[in-house]
Amino acid sequence: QNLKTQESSITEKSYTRSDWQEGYQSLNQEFDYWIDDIEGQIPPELQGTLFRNGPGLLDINGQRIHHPFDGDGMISRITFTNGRAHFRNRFVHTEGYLAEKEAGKILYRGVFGTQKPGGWLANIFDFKIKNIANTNVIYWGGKLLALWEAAEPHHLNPYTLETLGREYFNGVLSTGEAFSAHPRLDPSCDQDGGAPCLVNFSIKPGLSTTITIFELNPAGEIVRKHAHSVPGFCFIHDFVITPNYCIFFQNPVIFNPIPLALGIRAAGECIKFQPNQPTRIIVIPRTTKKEQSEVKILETQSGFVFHHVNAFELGDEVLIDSICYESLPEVEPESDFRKVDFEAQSPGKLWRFCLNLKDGTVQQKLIESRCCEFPSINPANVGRPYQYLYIGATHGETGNAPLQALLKIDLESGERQLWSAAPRGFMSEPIFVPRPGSDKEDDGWVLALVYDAAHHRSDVVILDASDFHKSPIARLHLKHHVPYGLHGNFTSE
Ligand code: 3ON
Ligand code: FE
Repeated sequence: QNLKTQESSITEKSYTRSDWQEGYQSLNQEFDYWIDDIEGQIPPELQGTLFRNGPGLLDINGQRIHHPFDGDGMISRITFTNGRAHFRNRFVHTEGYLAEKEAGKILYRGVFGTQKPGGWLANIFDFKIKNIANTNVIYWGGKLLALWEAAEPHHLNPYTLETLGREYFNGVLSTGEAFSAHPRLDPSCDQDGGAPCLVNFSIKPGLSTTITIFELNPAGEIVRKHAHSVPGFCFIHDFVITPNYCIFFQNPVIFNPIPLALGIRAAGECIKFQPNQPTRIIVIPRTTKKEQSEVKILETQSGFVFHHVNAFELGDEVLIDSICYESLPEVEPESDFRKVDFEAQSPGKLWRFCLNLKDGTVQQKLIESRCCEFPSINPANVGRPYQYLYIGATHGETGNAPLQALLKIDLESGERQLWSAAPRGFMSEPIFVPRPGSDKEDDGWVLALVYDAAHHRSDVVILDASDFHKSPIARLHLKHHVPYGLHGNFTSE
């Protein structure tokens, strides 16, 4: 049986395109209910809330958007309490969401190719940005924040998910100022005497790029903010931290703004990958002390990175684990994302980069060649040496395909464990939740939403993080699907 499944994954697909496409239908309804259709049992020790964000609308009143990354942010909230679970979802009431709902048509251009109907004439010289708040959601400093990397966060009520307004952190952020969707939580910040701290960044693109670092205390106040200018255009989606550094990968891309200005292409379609240019690794010290704050730029071979897993310091070296693509999957104006040829796209693979900060050299080695994306680790190990990671992966060992499985990697022993939802299940970002009171790194649960095409609904799957080969501890069947999402976080508060 096992051999047969392995063989068939090589010769035939583990999914059908039509199954996969169904997970990209808009979810127009907002729900609020106790989940009562459950296989297995929710561990009573699992207490807290999983918040997820992602595009909830793939069309505006029937007018299709061009790419899921342009879809309006919808928050899902799964609260675990005494062995029960409650589901709620709600759209972020951004200015653009409300205006388009009212108008019943597309009013804004999107970064990833959505255009206002009417051709280039309807889009020429329109640089207005729609803050769609769709990429991540985090609870920090008593506030639930919906994040989108090109503008300010939206502040939500963590219980009702009602939108309360845009968040400026007591005026430290200015109108329209970006706050990325990939904050990192330092569990023990040296500069704050060991208190936890949220570190985030923003990118202000141009001929040279301004990277701003923000550090927030547990009360949610920005206690450090410093800006750095680096040469060239940057498309930087994620970063990593260590106790002393923030590290960015400046992917080799160029930006041609002319088709954007002329209304022919969206901003993201004007970015071109440069396969013959190196990737630059930008290392910015977290300290605000002048004499130690020199920015270092190292070079390595070409490639494109959206997401990093983690980083840590070892003497003069910094190790960084990242998901790398051979090139940037370019978005084309005439294409339909539902018809994407998976096999023609380069798969994301996991690499370890070793930076020597003394001599500026970079070594890299492949950790995992199976296509994977959306990593998660134990939050206690952020910025520190670690052993385990959990990541969405393809069912098959080779090639590119939708994520259908979860892979656990033991970085020390090299052991892999795969749990697959194929053929009709499609995976989203896993989130590791530590078991309360345990300090064993993989003692806890991995939570993920799985789209089940057989029932056109999504399941919340709870895996035992210490053993992916066991069948799931519980599978919670929602009453509906949740469109494939982006990122989320768990809070035990
Ligand atoms: O870089 C410049 C500055 C900037 C902030 C120019 C710019 C216009 C490109 C820009 C804006 C960037 C934005 C708005 C990026 C948004 C990204 C987004 C919503 C999602 C990215 C997701 C990445 C991945 C790898 C998703 C993978 C998904 C799967 C494997 C799905 O199933
Ligand atoms: Fe991301």
